[in-house]
Amino acid sequence: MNSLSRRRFLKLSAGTISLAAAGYALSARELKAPAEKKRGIQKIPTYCDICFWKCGAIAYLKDGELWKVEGNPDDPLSRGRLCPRGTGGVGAHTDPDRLRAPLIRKQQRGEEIWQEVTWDEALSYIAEKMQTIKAAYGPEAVALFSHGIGGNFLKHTIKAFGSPNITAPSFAQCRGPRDVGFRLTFGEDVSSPERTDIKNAKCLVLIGSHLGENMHNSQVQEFADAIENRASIIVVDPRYSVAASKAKYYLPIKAGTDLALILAWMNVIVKEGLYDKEYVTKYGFGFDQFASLISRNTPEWAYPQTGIEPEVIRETAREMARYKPATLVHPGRHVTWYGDDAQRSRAIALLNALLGSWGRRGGFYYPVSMDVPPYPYPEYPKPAKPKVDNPNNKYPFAHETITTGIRDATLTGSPYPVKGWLVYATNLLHALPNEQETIKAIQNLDLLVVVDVIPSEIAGWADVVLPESVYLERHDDLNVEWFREPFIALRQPVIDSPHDQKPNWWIAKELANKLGLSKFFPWESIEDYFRQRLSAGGYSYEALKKKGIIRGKQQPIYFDEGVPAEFPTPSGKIEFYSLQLQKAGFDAVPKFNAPDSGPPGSFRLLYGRAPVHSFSRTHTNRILSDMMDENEVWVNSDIAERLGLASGQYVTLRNQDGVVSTKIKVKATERIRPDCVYMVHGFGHTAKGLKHAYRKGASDAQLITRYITDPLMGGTGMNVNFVTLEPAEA
Ligand SMILES: Nc1nc2c(c(=O)[nH]1)N[C@H]1C(S)=C(S)[C@@H](COP(=O)(O)OP(=O)(O)OC[C@H]3O[C@@H](n4cnc5c(=O)[nH]c(N)nc54)[C@H](O)[C@@H]3O)O[C@H]1N2
Ligand SMILES: Nc1nc2c(c(=O)[nH]1)N[C@H]1C(S)=C(S)[C@@H](COP(=O)(O)OP(=O)(O)OC[C@H]3O[C@@H](n4cnc5c(=O)[nH]c(N)nc54)[C@H](O)[C@@H]3O)O[C@H]1N2
Ligand code: SF4
Ligand SMILES: [Mo]
Repeated sequence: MNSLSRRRFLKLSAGTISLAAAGYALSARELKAPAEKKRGIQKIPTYCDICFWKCGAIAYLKDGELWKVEGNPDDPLSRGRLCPRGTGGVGAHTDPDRLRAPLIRKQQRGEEIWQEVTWDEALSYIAEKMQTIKAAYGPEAVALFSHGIGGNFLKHTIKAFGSPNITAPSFAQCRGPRDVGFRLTFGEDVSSPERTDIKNAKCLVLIGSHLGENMHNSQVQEFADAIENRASIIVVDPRYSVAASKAKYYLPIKAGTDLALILAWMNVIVKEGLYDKEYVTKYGFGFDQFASLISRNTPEWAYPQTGIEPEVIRETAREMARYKPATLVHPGRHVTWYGDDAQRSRAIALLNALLGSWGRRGGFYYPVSMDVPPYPYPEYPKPAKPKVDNPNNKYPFAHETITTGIRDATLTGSPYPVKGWLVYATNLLHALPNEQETIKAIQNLDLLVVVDVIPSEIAGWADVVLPESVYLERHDDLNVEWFREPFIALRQPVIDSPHDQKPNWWIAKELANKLGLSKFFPWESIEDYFRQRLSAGGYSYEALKKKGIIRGKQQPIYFDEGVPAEFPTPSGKIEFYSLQLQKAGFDAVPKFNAPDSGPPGSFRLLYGRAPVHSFSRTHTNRILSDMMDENEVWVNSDIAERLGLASGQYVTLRNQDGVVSTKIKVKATERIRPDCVYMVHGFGHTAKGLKHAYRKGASDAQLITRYITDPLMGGTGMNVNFVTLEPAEA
């Protein structure tokens, strides 16, 4: 054994002992014999998976050991630079808290007591349970929750099995309302990566989009470009965010009142005739009705709602108009805030329409992509039942599947029972509001399978846990991205998995075999799959393998470059007045309703991102947790003084329903309004196997017992919880 593999072996053995102590029965069998190491430096291109942005990366091996990960200079998303989380990707591979072998539950659900089994045993068990559910309730009774590109092959297996119930929290807990609001207005989504032309914007308006803490790489790099180009920046946030520190105008709005501000901005722009008249006349539908409906939403009307002075509203409205059409009112991304989010997002779309920014440089471009045909699979069986999440089209504008709709059906058995959940790369206990509802739904299941890389909270409730190889150890589907320029990216393994972990494509294929669905996986190896798809598009797999990226020719992305100004709405125009909304019984032009204020003496709970963490998934990554290993609760300084609390002191948070958090440090600061508190999402882990993160900081998700469902599309507004603070022992 050379000295490097010896060190690695010691590291692995140490991890084994501590994991066993937490109730995991482990054997020596899962410790793989170290393979012969290649000497010197190797560079292997791949793309990152510490979040969903999929930045092109180059992984470096030194003497066969994973050394570092950097941005791939050929990649348009990363432009050669990763965000701090991506740079810490090595820590995902070396994380001692990782899952190591398939596990089957030994005792009650949620007790986290497991038996280690072989892959064959685990997959046979799952397939048998799935067949039993199918025989009793039909294939639709098995649902898949899957977040990120890694789930593509498992989705394929579930479609082949016959279920249409496939969902991700990225719709009803994230960007859904935004895409619905923009679709209702322009006929198209903002999509991901956002089609926002930040780098060419002359005026950039951020309504709660906290770029700089929200580290979506291309957005942050373009934000830096905009700052360097001296774009005028307007930030609206109850908290003085990192983005606010770069702004010309910072508007510390009362949380939940943004729609009032946006209506007042539009009122000024229309009344003062500052909108792009040619654009609105040419492309707009229902402008006169719209103008008349917002005529009462003056800055004076908005002031008592928002706390933003009428003169500031006027001045910022004029500032936006000055730079039109290169004024970008950013649509945000995580916008499931108050339950009226699709209408607020529609108001943002309308403001952009007035400024003429859709389809224009410095506004919203038309994304392009390479043409890589899908794999020619056999046709899927046609499900006998419609999707379960949105019975009778209750949410008429939901164009993706609603996670919480599947959860409701699992709870109630209506419109039909759901008896099996497969969960891939989504920690539902942190991602969905009201964790008790999730736990109750789980109790109604005959099968819960979780595919994860660490023993997360959702894995703790599973019947079967499948340990996946981390992204640096596996292939995933091709990333054929829609972006400002076309490209294809490849994720490929850089290093072996340390234990008995397997890639998702292998899991999906093997499970399909056990289900008698092998005809849906006609390819032998994942590389055959890539070769087939790429050659059908006229591209070389070998070239992609070598560089990690194939770039296409730049194409027109703005109207003035020749993109046709087509709006796939019912009127074929930009809908200032929406007959579809009116017909469905909603406001054709958004109207403001003030949000409820909480119990006296309580503070609205707000949450967001920290630059070095992703959601609830990076807190056992030692490289990233070294930079931040617990969250803090931001409290306005005056309030902290009144409550006798000082920075660094521990408190617990109690919400309106009596739920008490784990302890969390106070950050007393003038950077937040006195009527709210703020914390970074994803901390406060309660799964015992996450030893490095267990009970460090507090979980916003645990305190989000209430949510308001968006009547247009089923999104869950989660900024509607209130807390009080109580001193805790250090
Ligand atoms: N309270 C609250 N709820 C929220 C949010 C919030 O800020 N606060 N944010 C919302 C938003 S914007 C979003 S997009 C969603 C995000 O919701 P999720 O996508 O569920 O995010 P995570 O909590 O990171 O859960 C990801 C899970 O995947 C696992 N994982 C990581 N890498 C891999 C891998 O390579 N393979 C497999 N199989 N598993 C892996 C992680 O260990 C973790 O258990 O949450 C939404 N819900
Ligand atoms: N580092 C890091 N970056 C990430 C992620 C991550 O996990 N880690 N996740 C990515 C994902 S999937 C998403 S969706 C995005 C989410 O990031 P964004 O879409 O940028 O932001 P949100 O999470 O919606 O909102 C958080 C901000 O909104 C403010 N806010 C809260 N309530 C209100 C309000 O009523 N009005 C206004 N104007 N502001 C309010 C908060 O103070 C905070 O600054 O981040 C992405 N980037
Ligand atoms: S934004 Fe950061 S974490 Fe996300 S894919 Fe890019 S480098 Fe990775
Ligand atoms: Mo998100």
